[in-house]
Parts: sequence; structure tokens; C-alpha cells
Amino acid sequence: MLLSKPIAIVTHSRSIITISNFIHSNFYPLKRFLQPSSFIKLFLFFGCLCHVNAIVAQSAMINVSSRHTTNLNGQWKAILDPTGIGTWRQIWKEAKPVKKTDFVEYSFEGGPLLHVPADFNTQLPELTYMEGTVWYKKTFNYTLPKGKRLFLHFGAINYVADVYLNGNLLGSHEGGFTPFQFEITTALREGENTIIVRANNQRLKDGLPGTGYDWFNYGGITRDVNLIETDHSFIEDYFIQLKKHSSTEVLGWVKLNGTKPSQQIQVNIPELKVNYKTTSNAEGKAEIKFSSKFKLWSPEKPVLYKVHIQCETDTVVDDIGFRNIEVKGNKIVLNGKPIFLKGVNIHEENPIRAAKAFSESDALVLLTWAKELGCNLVRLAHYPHNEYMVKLAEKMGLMVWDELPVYQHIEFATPGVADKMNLMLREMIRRDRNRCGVVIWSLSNETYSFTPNRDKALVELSKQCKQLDSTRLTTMVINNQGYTNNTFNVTDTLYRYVDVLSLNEYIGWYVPWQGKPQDAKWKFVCDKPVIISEFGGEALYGSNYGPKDEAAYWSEEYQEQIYKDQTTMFRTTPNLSGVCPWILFDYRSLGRMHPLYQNGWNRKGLLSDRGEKKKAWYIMKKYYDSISNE
Ligand code: GCB
Repeated sequence: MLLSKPIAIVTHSRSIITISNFIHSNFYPLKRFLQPSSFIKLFLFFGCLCHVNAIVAQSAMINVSSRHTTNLNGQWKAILDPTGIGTWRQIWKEAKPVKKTDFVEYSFEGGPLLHVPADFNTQLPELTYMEGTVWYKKTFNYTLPKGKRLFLHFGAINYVADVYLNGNLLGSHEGGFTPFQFEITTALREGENTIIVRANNQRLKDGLPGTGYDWFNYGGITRDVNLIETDHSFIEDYFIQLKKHSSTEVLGWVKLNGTKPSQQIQVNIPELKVNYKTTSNAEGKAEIKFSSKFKLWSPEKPVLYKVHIQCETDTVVDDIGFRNIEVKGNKIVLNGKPIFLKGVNIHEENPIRAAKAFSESDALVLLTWAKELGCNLVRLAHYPHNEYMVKLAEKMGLMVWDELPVYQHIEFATPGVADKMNLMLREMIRRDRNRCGVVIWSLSNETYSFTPNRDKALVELSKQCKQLDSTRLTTMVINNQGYTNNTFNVTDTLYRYVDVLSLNEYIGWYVPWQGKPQDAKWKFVCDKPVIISEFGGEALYGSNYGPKDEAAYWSEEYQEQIYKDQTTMFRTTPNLSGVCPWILFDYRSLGRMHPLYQNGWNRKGLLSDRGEKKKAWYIMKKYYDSISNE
């Protein structure tokens, strides 16, 4: 028999695992005569055609910091695998020589150590430009009390992760910016346990994002790793926010997971003397409905309450704020008052370290500058940032724009892509829906109407988003408006399906002005609030190499003029409800190759990579200071 075990042929490159097992066990004589390189080609070939029926990771439980956790951050052992051959070698088995004539061509012992969480690229020179596989290993001891359950939770791994425990595949996860977990209650061993992770940040044509994007592709286990111990039944998820349009009524739910789904549930807010009681049903779900006199959260007064969510077998505590965000006519309204969103775009990068941002202190660096600029909103572009960012922004009085990595040329018509979008949407909303600071779900950035199936896929996504959470505003960012004779023609059909029209325009940088900024005219496809979600241009801090009115010298004055013109032009934009300059800091992007001015950095920052303020910073700050939301 050729087939010693069934091959699951589905649709993913992880088929490599099964195919390699298959060849290993069935064509051993043939294998001996083939060079490893031929094998890699063979596996990659099969990999393109099909995939392993990988066990998909579970949706992560929320509010990890309030749980009984054992943190697995720190040094992990690593094997660098730029060619991807580690899958064929089945590194997760950690084979050891048995006979005198045996040898094994890999080992975690004696190899490099990598810090977790962090990107791998900035930890070793040979990983600087790596877009491929790194294998990580961590051992831990754990004694699980009888009747308890244990989960292995990852904040995020970019981009595909296969996770093994004690030599067995727990499952896989695709998507670089959202959490996932595996229950390991039964797979856990007494004594030492070994986690091995294959973290692969190769770009995928059918990935989210796809193959082309203007930021650094930081790979690895980029966010916290935790073991979470729970009772047999625990609070898996909850949604505790104000009912849409109300400033007093909470409408939400609690969801239990476990063998005792039906339990007494309590939600207490001691400061408000709220003590709400209910019972969960046979599916573990309970509706939460109560009223109180909340001090509403706002950028000026970012009030958060300690909310205790309890069932008979679990308690979690969360800092939750209450506010109402809505659209009334063509205005964005917070707690009943129109508000102008003074935003700034931020990438998840600490420019000072020139590395992926992952910690609360990184978040503090970025958000402190946003506050100093006078912002009340941060657009966390172009993917869900780490939870520290979202939580700290909320605490600091910054509204948050959360975004999916549905960026530019996504293959909307490729089978599987819509499912990936849907999964990432669920993962993002699940993690952040109790953060009142989050006011906008942004579903995409700069997609193109000519891409097959785009409208169908994104309209469906926006429906799913509203089903998951109808309390926040939705947007999809577009940059394909016409601009001729100093007139903007904003027509994209997707605008019909969002609460807020967001558009990116780079007049003065990629597109020259066609008239005076103060004379710009606008035509809109529909009457809704408008956010100019990106504008700007590049400047190298301190650049004074050439004429100040020529773009090719990256001068601060040239960028400053763009900001002067843009802030003048904003006065002409009907329904303008907010703006977001691109971008707070210079950030790493390998497509930015000018050796004198860019050197691998997108220089559109208002701040240099070392935090120096460029001239444009002061124009933007003055503009924000001139707008009162009182
Ligand atoms: C855009 C993109 C953003 C880019 C920016 C730029 O329109 O949305 O991701 O980085 O332009 O710098 O060109």
C-alpha cells in the first residue's frame, strides 16, 4: 500500500507537513537519492497545490490580564529556517540520535535565543530581512490541579503559526495581528512540557495583507504568550457597553465556556452600586441589561469603572468606560455632542528602537506624542495593534480607530480570502469590543473597485461587522477619488455601506495642486461625515540640501508647505468631521530606497525616527489647537 495514512488535501501551503510525512514513509528509497534542495522544491510545489487540514486555533478568551496566568515571555530557543526545510525535517519531533551511526541535522541546543515578545528581524543580523520560518522552543513545568483547564494563549504571531506541544500539532493560525489559543488540558504532561512554534512571515498572495505593503514585515512571536488556568467552566467572553443611542442603559451579554453552562451571573460596578444578577442559558449565554448614572467617557474625562463579571466558577475584572458614539445627519456625535476627530496615524513600531512595538512602554512613547500634538484620536494603521496600545489610548483619553489588514491589492475573488477577513474581523472585535475608546471599526484601506469581487466581499464584511457590534461606526478607507480642476470627485460605491466616508489624498506630494487650496471643490457620492484619513508628504529631519520648493530634496519646508496648504483646504471640505495626518513618526519601509533621504524609512513622519519635531509638526499642532470641541 502506498498510503500508510490518509492525506488531507485541502487548500493551504501547510500541506507540506502531510505530504512530507507521506513521502518520508512511502518513498524512502527514492528520497535517499534526492538532494534536500530537490525536496524543498517538491514540497513547495505540492504546497502550492494543496494544504494540510490543519486544526484551526480557537478564538482567544478575552481580558487575559485579569486571569490566572503563567507568563511564558522571555528567552525562547530558536532555529533559523530560511529555506523552510525544517518542516520536512519535522523539527517539532526533536529527533535525537539513537544508534551510533545516527545523526540529526538540527538542534535547538547551542542555537540562538530570541526574546518573546518581539520581532525576530531586529534580534539577529542574519534575520534583518528574513521573510520565512523561525522555529521557537520553550519548555515549562506545570501541575494542573484536578478539575482545572489550561490554555496556551498567544497575543499574536506574524503571519502563519503552527504550534506543537510535546511533539504533537495543536493547530495553526493565520493572521499576524490578533490573538488565538489552544486548550492543552489533556495534552499537558506531568513535569516538563515543550512548546515548539513554527512562525512564518512569508508574504502570501492570498494573505491579509497580500504581498505589497508600505511597512516593515516584522516576523515572529510579536506579542505576549501566556498559560491561562481556568475552572471547568469559565467566563470566555462578554460585551458590556452602552446600548446604541443611550447614555444610561447597558445592553450586552456574558458567555460561559464549560461543562456547567447554566450559572448565576453577576455584574457589579461598586462605584455605581450596580449589582446586576441573571442566569446563563444552556448555551452559556446571558443577556446583560441594566441602567445607571454613568460619568461618560470622553477625551477630556476618560472615566473607567472597575466592572466585576462573575459566575459561580469564575470572576474577571475589567476597566470599562461608557460613552455613546453615533452619526447624526452628517456629523459624528460623542455623548450627544458633535465632535471633530483630531487624529494621527500610527504604525506599530517604536522608531527609537527601530523595531516592532509590543509593550506598554512602547505604547506610552507613541501615545504621549499623539497627545502632545493635540490629538483626540489615534488611527492604528493598518492592522490591529497590540492590546497595550488600545488600553492605554483609552486611559489617556484617545479615541481609537481599529483597522483590519485588508490593504490595497487584496485577492477578494480567491477562495478562502473572504473567510480570512471574517475571522480577523471576529478576532479584532472580540478582543476590543469592551474598549469604549474604540469608536471606529475600519474594514479596509485603499482597495480598488476594479479588483474582482471587491464590493461583494466588503459589503458582506460590513454586514458581519454590524452583526458583531452595531454600536460603533464603520468605515472603509478609499483613495481613488478623482481630482481634476481642483475638484475632488468622491464616488466609490463602498461609501454607501459605511457610517463615515474616509479618504486618503496626497495633494501636494503624489498629486500636484491644481488650483489654490482655499478654492478646492468637492462632489460626494452621499451625504455622510467625512474624515481625511491620510495626507502629508516626506521630509528628512534637518534636510537643507536644495531648493525648498522642490520635492526631490525631502526638505522640511516642502513638507511644511503641504501641511499649510492641506489645513487651508480642509476649510473647503463639506461635512469634515476629522483628519489624520500620515504619520506620527518616520517608520521603516524597505520600498523607500533613496539612499540620502530615506534609506529604508518612510519619511512622512511629523517626528523623525529619533523624535525630533519637523516643521510640519507645528502647523498640525496649531491647526488642532485652533479647533475646539467644547
Ligand atoms: C497610503 C497608504 C499608506 C502609505 C502611504 C504613503 O496611501 O495608505 O499605507 O504608507 O500612503 O506613505 O504613501
